[in-house]
Amino acid sequence: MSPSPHQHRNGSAGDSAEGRVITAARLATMRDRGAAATDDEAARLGAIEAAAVAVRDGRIEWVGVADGLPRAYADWPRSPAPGPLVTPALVDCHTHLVYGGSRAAEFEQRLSGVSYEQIARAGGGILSTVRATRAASREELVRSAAARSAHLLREGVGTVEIKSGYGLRIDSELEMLRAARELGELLPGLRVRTTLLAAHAVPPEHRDRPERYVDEICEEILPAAVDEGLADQADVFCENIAFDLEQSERVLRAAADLGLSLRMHAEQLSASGAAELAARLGARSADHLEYLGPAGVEAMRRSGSVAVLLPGALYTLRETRRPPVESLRRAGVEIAVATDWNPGSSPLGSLLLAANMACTLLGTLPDEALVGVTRAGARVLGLEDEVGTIEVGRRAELLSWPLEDPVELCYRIGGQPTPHRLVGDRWIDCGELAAEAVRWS
Ligand code: DI6
Ligand code: FE
Repeated sequence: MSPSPHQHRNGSAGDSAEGRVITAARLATMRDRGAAATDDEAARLGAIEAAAVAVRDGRIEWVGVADGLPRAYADWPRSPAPGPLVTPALVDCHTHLVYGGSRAAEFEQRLSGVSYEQIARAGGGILSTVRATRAASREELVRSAAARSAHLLREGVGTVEIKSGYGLRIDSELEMLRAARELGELLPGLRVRTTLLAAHAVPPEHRDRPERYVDEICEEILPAAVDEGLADQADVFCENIAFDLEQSERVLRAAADLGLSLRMHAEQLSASGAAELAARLGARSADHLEYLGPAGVEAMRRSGSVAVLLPGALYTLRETRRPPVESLRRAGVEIAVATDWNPGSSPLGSLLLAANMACTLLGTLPDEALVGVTRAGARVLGLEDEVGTIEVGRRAELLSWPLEDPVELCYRIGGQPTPHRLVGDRWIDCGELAAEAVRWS
């Protein structure tokens, strides 16, 4: 790949040094939880009508009703939003976007009655992607991930988390994370956060002694990833086809000792107590949660861990158990929604479709789903002071939509209009950011 003519650093595409005032008919600031909290239409999603946002050096300095704009900003040049609705850029807080190969054949197998777990136990599933990922060069990994990123950029995603977990040995795990970091450097407007998920499956080399692989993760892979600055977080697939509670705890404790924040794939295929473990270790999130029970909900309430809902996996696996959304809501556990984009259980290339599925399949309210793909997603990634809401001090990563009502964003089953995104002092069609990603593919 040759150097791009307009290469920018992560997520800071063309920040302009001088101040500007953005005006919009309606902001959905995402500061407030939404419909469950109030019936007041105007207060939903922290809406502000006839609004202005003062922006300098890519940060929000003031936000409110345009009539109340302080004198200090009165002379700043204006950039009216092209559409009536402005939201923060979207955050996809759980993906496996970097991988080699395809699993379309397994889709066919599952349709003829073979289960996901049976395929995994027969050496397919995650391990088939491991073979393809190990065989891929870093450039191939970056190119295919760039092609996938284009779909997310087009619909307004500004931040994406990407996990390793298809290398399952030190060289390939680190190579996946390097590919993810490289992607973030290549693509203007896509902030990439990386998560080491070496504990995704037991690699074939260690099939008879999984403990040895857990040792290797704790003693070699995690420290090497941290040394090279490749990982922001660590994650474990705690499941009967992956790692048990004790092994998961060892990995997560080793990660925490190295200063990483923690995530966990918990209670996806069976009830295991994984969410309670995640909560006990102070994990930022427990993800999936189809089999989460009352004790897990209570533990997450106490720890403040976010519940990440991944409806694409439930849909693909035709899982009939649902995460206990009503209990999570009543307990006040924050809910995030993500694509889980991966080649096996969730080949889902749209975060807004994930938000739609969260509503239709899992029972979140539209406002909860929209907070889930913005503010809550940012919190999962430790970026709550940076992105995910339109507030003073946050980055001015703003989307303008040709829509009046934010519910349109998750009511449609695909087919949302492409937003514009504020880049420096211009509103750029997100299709252009996507086209840049496609050029790298
Ligand atoms: N749970 C999932 O749904 C994905 N990983 C995980 O831990 C599946 C990944 C795959 O099938 O490739
Ligand atoms: Fe996942």
